[in-house]
Amino acid sequence: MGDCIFCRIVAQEIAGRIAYEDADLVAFHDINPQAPVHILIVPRRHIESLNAVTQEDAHLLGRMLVVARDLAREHGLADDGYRLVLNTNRAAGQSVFHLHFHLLGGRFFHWPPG
Ligand code: DGP
Repeated sequence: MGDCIFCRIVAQEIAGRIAYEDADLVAFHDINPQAPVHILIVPRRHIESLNAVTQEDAHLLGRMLVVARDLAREHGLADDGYRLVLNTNRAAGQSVFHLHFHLLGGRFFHWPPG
């Protein structure tokens, strides 16, 4: 976790465009946005991926979803729709190994995803 880029954003060691923060969670705009709105919701605590969560993290995971829903509303995405993505490990495209949801909105998305 020492050189985790998201831990450094959470600790404000490097800049992030913060969209939301509380005692447990931080949300910030993606550096390489894939949609007009692209926000990452992360726990402050370093958790490598969904594979590493425990039963004790269930409340935290639920709160991540509620924060994503609130940010979607705040950014005017609720009515048209938005997508939440959680990539887990390499085949899914996870590139930063600190658990995060992508909140994407402001355009139409294809299904199935590429
Ligand atoms: P994933 O591939 O699911 O692990 O997503 C990682 C995302 O993190 C990717 O969309 C780009 C974003 N990202 C990587 N480094 C930084 C950074 O330093 N700042 C911000 N804001 N986003 C970053």
